[in-house]
Amino acid sequence: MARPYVVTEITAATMAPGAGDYGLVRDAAIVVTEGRIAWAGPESDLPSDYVGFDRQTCGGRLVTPALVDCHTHIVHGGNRAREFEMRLNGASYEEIARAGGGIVSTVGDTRGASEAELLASALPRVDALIAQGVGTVEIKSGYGLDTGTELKMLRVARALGQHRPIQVLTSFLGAHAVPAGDDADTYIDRICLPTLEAAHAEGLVDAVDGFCEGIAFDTVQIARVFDKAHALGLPVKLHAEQLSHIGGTALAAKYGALSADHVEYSTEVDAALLADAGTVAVVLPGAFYTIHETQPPPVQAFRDHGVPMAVATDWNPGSSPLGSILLAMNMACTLFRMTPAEALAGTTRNASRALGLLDCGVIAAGMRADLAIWNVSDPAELSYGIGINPLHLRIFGGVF
Ligand code: DI6
Ligand code: FE
Repeated sequence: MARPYVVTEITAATMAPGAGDYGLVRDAAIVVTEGRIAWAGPESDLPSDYVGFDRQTCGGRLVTPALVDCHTHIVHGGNRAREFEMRLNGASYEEIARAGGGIVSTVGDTRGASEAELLASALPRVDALIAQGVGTVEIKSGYGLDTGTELKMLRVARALGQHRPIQVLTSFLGAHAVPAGDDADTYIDRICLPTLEAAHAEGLVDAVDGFCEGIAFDTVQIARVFDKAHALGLPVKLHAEQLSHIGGTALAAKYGALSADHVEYSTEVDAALLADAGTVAVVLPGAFYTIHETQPPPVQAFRDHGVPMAVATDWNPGSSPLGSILLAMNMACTLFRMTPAEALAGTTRNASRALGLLDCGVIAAGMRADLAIWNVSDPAELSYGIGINPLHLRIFGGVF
């Protein structure tokens, strides 16, 4: 085990709840022992036990918790650049679908890829996130829609956490789309639910997700998936109210979901339900931007009701080919009028909560020593820059 050390000459944005916008501590020190934070606070208060430890000096830089990208689809085959180009050349969605485009094309590419190929294509995506200070990433299945491919995606997601110094949380998203030629109810009964059982039996599932939308599954169908999740002791989350309001947010709240994601079409009433349930609202500005959505999520209602908000990339080949968590933060501010402090809470403390994690996303004693050290002095700079990566150093499990 590495020797314990103290990170010094830093300003710490601890993101501790109730400690003001960023929980800022100037001239701070963070003590790291055995992969955990043993102590954090003003250096002048450093307990004498730690004074003799090795020092990692940071020249006055800002330290935050390592970032958490709590909603991604980074394991998938192929890409949809061709479809993007066709749209910009005037092709309609119908023409693209007839030419084999859309989610169906990603399902085909993902089914056709071996586990090794999926791993090889996902590693650079994980590396891009790590390069921006991400210490924890959530990865969904959902481009298989058959048992073998859904399990393959989840195994690759788990493998990414073995190949790289990053914590991976998996979500089973069998209820993502109805496979061509099937009907939704039959698919849920014959494929989705048995696949969830099989994936859980292999230890591949940390949470269960669904796409509740007119073009995917309705609330009754999602409720069946959630009932199975709860029977297996798994928490749920939901793609809710992305394109229309069909009751997904209320359903997520009813099931005590960890998070309701997208939520552009959620209402004030929905916000109150999320607050009561303790469910995090995850906003995904990359998808909003890519599909030219015009309805922003009800950020003010979330604020008014005290709903914790998280921000994520939704990195996927169709609606959000966004490989930058920092750009997602910038977009949450510019497109959704979130504050930079809300954006940073959204990729640290609240993103951890959206994954059910109690030991990361905040700098405090007992937490994982997952830290990001930045070449900035003001935490607002992290959301302010566009296409700029000011990461100086990332510490993962105490190791840098
Ligand atoms: N919501 C989305 O925006 C993506 N999935 C989902 O549930 C779309 C995924 C894709 O187009 O491949
Ligand atoms: Fe998504």
